[in-house]
Amino acid sequence: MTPAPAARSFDALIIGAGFSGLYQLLCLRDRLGLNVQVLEAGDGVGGTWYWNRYPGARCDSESHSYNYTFSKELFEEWEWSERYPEQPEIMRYLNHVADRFDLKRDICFGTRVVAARHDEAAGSWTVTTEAGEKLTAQFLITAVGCLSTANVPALPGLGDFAGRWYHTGQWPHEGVDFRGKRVGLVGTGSTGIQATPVIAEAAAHLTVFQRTPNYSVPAHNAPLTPEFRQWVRHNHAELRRIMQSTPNGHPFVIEDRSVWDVTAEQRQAIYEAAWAKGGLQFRAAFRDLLVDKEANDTAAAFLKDKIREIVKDPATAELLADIDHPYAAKRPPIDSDYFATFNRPNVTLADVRRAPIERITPAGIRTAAAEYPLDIIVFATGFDAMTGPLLRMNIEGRDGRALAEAWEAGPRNYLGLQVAGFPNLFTITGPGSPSVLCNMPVAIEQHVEWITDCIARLRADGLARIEPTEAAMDDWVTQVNDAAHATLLPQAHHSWYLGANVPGKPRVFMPYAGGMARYRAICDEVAAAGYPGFMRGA
Ligand code: N01
Repeated sequence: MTPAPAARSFDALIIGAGFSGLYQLLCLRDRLGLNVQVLEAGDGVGGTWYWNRYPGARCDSESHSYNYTFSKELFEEWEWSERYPEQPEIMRYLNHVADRFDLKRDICFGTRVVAARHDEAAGSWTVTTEAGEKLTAQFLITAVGCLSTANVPALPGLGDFAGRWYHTGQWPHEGVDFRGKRVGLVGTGSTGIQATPVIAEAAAHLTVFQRTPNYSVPAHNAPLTPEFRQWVRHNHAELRRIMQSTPNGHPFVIEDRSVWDVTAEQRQAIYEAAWAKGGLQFRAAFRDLLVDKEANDTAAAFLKDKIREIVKDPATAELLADIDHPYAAKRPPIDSDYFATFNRPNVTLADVRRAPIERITPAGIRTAAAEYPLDIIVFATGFDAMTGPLLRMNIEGRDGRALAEAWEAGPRNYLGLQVAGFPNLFTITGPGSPSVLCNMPVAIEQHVEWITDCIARLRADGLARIEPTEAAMDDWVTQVNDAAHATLLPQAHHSWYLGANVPGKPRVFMPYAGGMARYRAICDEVAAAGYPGFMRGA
């Protein structure tokens, strides 16, 4: 019998090679001089952008803010082509970063992590890959993204469907040919709203299955002018300062005025201007849109009127505008001609809130009201967000306690970064941090830099381990809850922020809604004070 090969050993293992894993590798390897390995399930860098190749996939953050800002040179040498970066361009950017900093040599591609176990005596983590390889490290850092576990609804009959079906988050790299096909698209979140107009252009017929109607503001995507690109290149420091000082990490400030400071006519003009400008900035037209329901109602009414103006068939317009939650209480989509797409003769809207999908048949989708013959079904049904990617890795902390057990009633951690009983495990943009409520690169850079400093301080102090106290976690969970309930966000009862899109998932508001700038200040204070709330040891 040949003995099992010894586990390869590192100072740190990072899981995932998207925005966060790449930067974490750079920081730990090149700034701290650690021996680091990244494990990545995909065959290339890119994380969420590696998998989400669906038609119309484009970032909702404006391109000049959807990049790293840690390096002025990197920032200045990269030029985006359009107001919002499309998936292939983001992939080119991330490959450029990986090549520029020579990161790929320390990434194992095609390597999915299936288990991670903490060994108390050795003070290390052992990670097992799908291929059965074992690797050990003192530090384990998850850079697995918040939206990487596809949520395919467990609809009866799916296995018998005679056509092809796809989830947008696991899109085939060779693309899907919709020409001449009858397509059904399930889901009207940011993804479904982006994909609908593009699929409608190509397909013979598209039926959109809508369970929860959604707001959307035009993106007004366009090529960037040479003048704008030059302005961006010359304003690295200022853009970084603004993004780091706003609650959402975007390169614009929230207007310091209340909905009630202006007359109804002025308000209408402000909303019209924000609509004409387009994008996520609509949300920043007034400071009280996310905290005062009546203030929010004014934006909601404006946006519903826009739907009725755009969509010619009154019954379809009513179905689309029958929105039951405050504007931006769910992640607000932005679009390119989403509502106008319903004026096309080859597009139908099916209301599956009133007449739910009953089953998939070999021929298509059967709802409580009708049968829809289809050749292709596209599930734009979202993700088991935030906790899903962490829990599916079977992480076990001290005494073999599973993270799934520790989080049975919902995620609990301190600062969204560490869990008691799981020493030296760091979760980049995990639950309990601003993450998905923030422009992601800003949230990622803050987490990566905090973790890097934390590890550097440990080593400088001759210490080997860090984990939070139960009391600090309890207090943080309260702060996360309080921050959410100070806003209208929990009022969208079907939101994935609450885990409500996945049957059986605990209903807990997962991201920290107190704002990125406030969160950054809290994390910095903790570090400056010598890490109160954490136990650091030899
Ligand atoms: O997923 P979602 P997504 N039967 O969960 C419906 C980011 N993102 O992939 O609300 C019928 O938002 C579900 O209905 P309901 C962004 O953060 C970013 O669109 O549960 N319908 C909903 O309509 C975003 O928020 C970008 O009632 C079912 C839809 O599917 C996040 O990813 C682009 C169903 C899922 O919406 C997730 O967005 C895209 C069922 N059984 C995404 N199950 C950019 O920045 C679910 N639905 C570009």
